[in-house]
Amino acid sequence: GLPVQIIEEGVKEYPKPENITFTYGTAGVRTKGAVLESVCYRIALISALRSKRLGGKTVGLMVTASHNPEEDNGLKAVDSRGEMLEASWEAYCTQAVNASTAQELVSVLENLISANKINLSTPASVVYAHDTRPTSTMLIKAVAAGLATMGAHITDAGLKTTPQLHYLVKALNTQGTEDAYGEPTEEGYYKKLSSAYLKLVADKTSATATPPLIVDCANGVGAPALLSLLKHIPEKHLTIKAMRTDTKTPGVLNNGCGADYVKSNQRLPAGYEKDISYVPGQWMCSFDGDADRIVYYYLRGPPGQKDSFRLLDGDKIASLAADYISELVKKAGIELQVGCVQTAYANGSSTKYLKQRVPVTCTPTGVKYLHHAAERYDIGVYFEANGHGTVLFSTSAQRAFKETSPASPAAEDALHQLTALAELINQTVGDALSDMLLVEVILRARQWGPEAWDGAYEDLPNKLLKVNVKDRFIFKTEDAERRLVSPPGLQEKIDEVVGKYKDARSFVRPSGTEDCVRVYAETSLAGELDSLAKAVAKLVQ
Ligand code: 16G
Ligand code: ZN
Repeated sequence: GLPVQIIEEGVKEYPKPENITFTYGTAGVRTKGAVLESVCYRIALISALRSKRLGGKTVGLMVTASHNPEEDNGLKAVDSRGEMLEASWEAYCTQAVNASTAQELVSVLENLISANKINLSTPASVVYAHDTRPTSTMLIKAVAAGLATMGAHITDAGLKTTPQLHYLVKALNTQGTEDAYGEPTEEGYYKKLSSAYLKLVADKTSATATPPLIVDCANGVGAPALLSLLKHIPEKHLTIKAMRTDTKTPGVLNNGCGADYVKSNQRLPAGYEKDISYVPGQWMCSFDGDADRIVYYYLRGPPGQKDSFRLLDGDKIASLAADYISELVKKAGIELQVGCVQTAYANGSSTKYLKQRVPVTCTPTGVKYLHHAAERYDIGVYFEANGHGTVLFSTSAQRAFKETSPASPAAEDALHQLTALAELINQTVGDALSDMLLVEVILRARQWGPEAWDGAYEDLPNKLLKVNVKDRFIFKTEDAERRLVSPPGLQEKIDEVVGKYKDARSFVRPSGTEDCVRVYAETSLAGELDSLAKAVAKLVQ
């Protein structure tokens, strides 16, 4: 049976704060770091059970709150193939973290055990990591205590990016098999990415020096990870100037910088001009706080000039990747379906551009939905507009790259490139470092500068508003969050407002990570955007 007495002690040591109801949602549990110890202890218990359920395979736990403010923190569980925790377990996590007594917690765990026919004598193995937040140290202790309670075998991976932790989980579980994903160490991760990158760019680096890529690391864990990666890549193949790399000064994480700041405000990191002297055509990109998102941007005119800032977001990366990869598949002469997965936030222009090239599906927000939809294609590209995304290559696709006999030298080259791309791309989850290398590979292959990539399509003017409401849980959606089914009658009112604008689109959904409702608006005429967004927001309030 369960070690009830030790659990009782653990619950005493890490008491659940009263008056807080936690939710295990799209991003695991996320809130102020100071109140999360009890959550960490309890989710650790569940992770150990998850590992037992999977026959002792290693599962993961990541302590991070991504792009959220520094005082926030969170905990997210990773399944044995490196993907998000199986959705049916999320409800048990929510119940466990809200149980008010040890007894109640034990009964949640007992239900979980019997519903999933878990054999408690199966060993458990859990690897965990954390980002740079000040509350991480304290939370990691609670995670370790929960795992010790269950007698799980533990691997403390220390400071890692979220995608590195996903990589480690997959690498640990495939070690020594035919499908070995890579050496299960941080070094192994850098080696895998850099050697694939070097294969892809080896003879493509032009003699003329390109200006360095400026990388805004959000003052987060992406900074040390980027510096470690660069040790494996000679400068002539990738010149980078890293900024916002301060992981020590309190309060700077994600503050006025990072992918979410740049994407939401559609502007450069605050105070950038003090750190970089701008060169025309200068490339820039931003990671988020745990380095699982990336957006690119550049200035089309002189800095400071209105409309000079040009954002190349997740949609632009998806378009770049889907276009390039589908072309390679054609060149290789193999019959594989390349598809793209987006959410309702994808800019309408990107969807139009993509649909001319590949099949496109729309899913609700959240990596778990996109990831699973992408698995249905032989090669599935998925990206959220916010810059989180990756490319999944099915086993049969990867086999085809290796086993097809090429009909021409061009086909052979395409097959080699596809093989290397499958190595370069972190297929477990969106990964800023890996996605950055992917973009660099494609731009070099195409010999494209910022404007050429940007020229693929013109984003429709768009706006995202946050609306505070009394109860966000009354907002329920259908059709991949594009329509509301509750509160009754509201969708009809939204339709009526949207109908007054030219080629416009707007939708409303409850946030999965914050206590608010989000309103998205998109219009073909820039001058109409504010008015539409405000009108819909007013209906919601
Ligand atoms: C989480 C999701 C991200 C999504 C965001 C939406 C994962 C790993 N992350 O950060 O994909 O875009 O939530 O937040 O699934 P929202 O529900 O508050 O709009
Ligand atoms: Zn993130």
